[in-house]
Amino acid sequence: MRMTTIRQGSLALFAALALASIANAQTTTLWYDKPATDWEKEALPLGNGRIGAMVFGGVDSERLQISEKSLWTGGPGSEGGYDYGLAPESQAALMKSIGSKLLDGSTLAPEDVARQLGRKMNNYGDYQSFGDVIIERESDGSPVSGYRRELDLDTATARVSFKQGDAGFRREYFISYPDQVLVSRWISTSSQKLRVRFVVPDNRTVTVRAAGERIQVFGALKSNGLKYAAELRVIPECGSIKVDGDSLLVESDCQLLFVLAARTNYRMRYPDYRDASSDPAADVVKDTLAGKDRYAQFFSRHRDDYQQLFRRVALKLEPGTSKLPTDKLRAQYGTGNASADRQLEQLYFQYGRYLLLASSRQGSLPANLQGVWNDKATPPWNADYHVNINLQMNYWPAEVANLAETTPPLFDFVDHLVAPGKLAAQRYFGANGWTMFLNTNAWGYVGPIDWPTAFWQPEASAWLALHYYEHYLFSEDASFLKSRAWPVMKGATEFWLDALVTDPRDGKLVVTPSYSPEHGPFTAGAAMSQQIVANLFENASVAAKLVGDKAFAKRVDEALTKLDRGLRIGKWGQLQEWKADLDDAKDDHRHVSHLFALHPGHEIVTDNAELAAAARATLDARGDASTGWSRAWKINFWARLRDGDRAHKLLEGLLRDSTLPNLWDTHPPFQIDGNFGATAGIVEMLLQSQNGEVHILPALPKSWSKGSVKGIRARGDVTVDIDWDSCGPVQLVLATGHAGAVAVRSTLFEKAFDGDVKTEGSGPLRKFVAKRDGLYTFTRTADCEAH
Ligand code: FUC
Repeated sequence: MRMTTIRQGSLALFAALALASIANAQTTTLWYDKPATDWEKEALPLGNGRIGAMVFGGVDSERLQISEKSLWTGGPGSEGGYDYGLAPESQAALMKSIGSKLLDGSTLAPEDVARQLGRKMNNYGDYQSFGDVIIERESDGSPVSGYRRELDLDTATARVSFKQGDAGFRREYFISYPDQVLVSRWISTSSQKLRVRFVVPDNRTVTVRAAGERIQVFGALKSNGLKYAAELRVIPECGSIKVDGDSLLVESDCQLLFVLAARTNYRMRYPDYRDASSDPAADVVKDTLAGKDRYAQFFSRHRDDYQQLFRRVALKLEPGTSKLPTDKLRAQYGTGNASADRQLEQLYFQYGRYLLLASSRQGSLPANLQGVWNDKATPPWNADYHVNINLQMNYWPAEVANLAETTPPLFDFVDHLVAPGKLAAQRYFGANGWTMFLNTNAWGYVGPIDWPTAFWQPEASAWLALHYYEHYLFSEDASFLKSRAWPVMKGATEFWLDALVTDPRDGKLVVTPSYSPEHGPFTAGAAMSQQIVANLFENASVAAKLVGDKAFAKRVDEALTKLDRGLRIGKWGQLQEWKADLDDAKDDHRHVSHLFALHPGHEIVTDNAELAAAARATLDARGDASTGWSRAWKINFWARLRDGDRAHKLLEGLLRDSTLPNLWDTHPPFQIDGNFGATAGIVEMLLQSQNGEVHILPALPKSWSKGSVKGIRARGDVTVDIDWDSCGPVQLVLATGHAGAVAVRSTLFEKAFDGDVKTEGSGPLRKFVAKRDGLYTFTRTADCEAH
């Protein structure tokens, strides 16, 4: 038992905090007037990339559902063995014979191919819930008033406050990246009696020990022996703590601090994926070290770390100041209150940036299908990493929305897929380089699964390599290109140099067997396969020259001359999904993979009227309604087609039909990719740079008639601020991180403007030579007439 006699002015502190909270509000706060009961739809997510928590905010019983990114069943150590998804024998001859059958234009049913090349997943595993912290409060049962539960995106803090009778209660929660712990502070104006316990699912061995002011939890997953541990420290400024079995009983009328750490002995390293030297039970003690017990210090380290990333970007869309709780704001979205709609869009955009920071920071696995949040033992799709769109989409906002610091988990993860991916290339194709298929887990899974309509996607490694190259284009970091990007890009390129086959019909190099993700029959040379390989080769050609790998550049350039680019216009004016014109104009399938070359690729240039019209025809036929991530992708497509109103229509549909009350994207079920895809899409509407120029407001919708954005990023290491009104840009500020030529396309240049640099060119495109760390401002001087 611990007794202290320090008593502080909780009342005064409580009053001061309540005022601060009201001042914050509106466009960076999600808030609700009742506790959450539904994990997926209502609880509010916190995260530091590695640890996630869902805050329910119950009045009498608080639930914090905890996740730790590496707590996965399956993989090495599982009973029955684990083979990374790879068949023991070479499948190359079988794969080649299937591939060659398609070269006369034949098709094969996915079931046929899956029966031959598919494999049942063995000990693939699932991402796990870590457990729940439950804090029950003894209540006098009197009525509760003034309830508020909120997530403040500006400080990455959740808060809960209410009154019961005359007493006020307030709780705050955040997960610190610098300190690697969840911290919570509870304040009340009258004494609180609490029972604190930690509950873990039963698929693991567990020891729970409550002692002194701590609850320790440790054990191992039954599935694979992965060790895990958590430690919860309760630090009251006054009052008492008693141990009662597995629980702590706390009585206090001052400030209470909770500090929670959670770890496993996972290590992202093929083949064993274990850190032999780590002892999670000892590591969590270090995380919650005594001495680290001042809320203010925890909070200021957390806030400083978070805000230097989050606050780089500001978006203003002339929002209203609706006082509606966020669930009601969303429910009334699109019903005629334009300023409330702008408020929600602005909030949703910053929420996407928040979620990426919360689910992807250096030192852990990348954001999975659910970011870092999961409450189940068998979550949808194992809460894994699907690589035929989903993992890639998670990282679309990273560069454009100025959060490049969220990319290290992706690159660390993919780097470690290269070793098993080389085995996949050999075993399935007899090829050099590396590849993988539809999906992967925490354990380097690189083989094909047995789900006929999705399993075959050997272009995944090429698509992931694009992220490395994009990171280079945005940062111009030559050492990243050489040491990190190039090995991964080269390996993916080597694979396709070996795996492509000459199509006897036209002498072009094609992928065979090829499968347009989750759609259609197997053919040779589906558009997406060809477009991804073309994109990889184009990038590899430039990169090889930059890193001085001339011989390799020559090989790539030769292959490029023979490569089928997968860009054909079909009989109803559509961009063909397959080499033969098989497209059905009535098909509304959610995947629109054959527009890869429009986004995230850049080979369908909107200035090419024919290709742009074909992409439009395809999108019109597929329709706007779809699942969450599909709608999000379509925002990006329409933005690239420079149709701001249509892009906005897709955003409207996403917010109206595919967004839960806690603003999570729903496929359904909850899948975080749609949040990230839409966040990236909003930037694409305001700024693009994929074709060698910084294009200002390429797809501004009419409904965003006035606004500003600050801190978004263009390729070439350029950071852009734009103010606009209904006549277009009013002012642009470009901050250049590197010296060199910059081409800027803006309607501003068609009007009179003042610029602090000499530009070349006329019309909307101007060029100038920028300095390293230069700042260039262009301001409209003509009056705005059109409204
Ligand atoms: C892809 C999609 C599915 C789902 C899954 C996780 O396979 O086609 O719709 O999003 O990923």
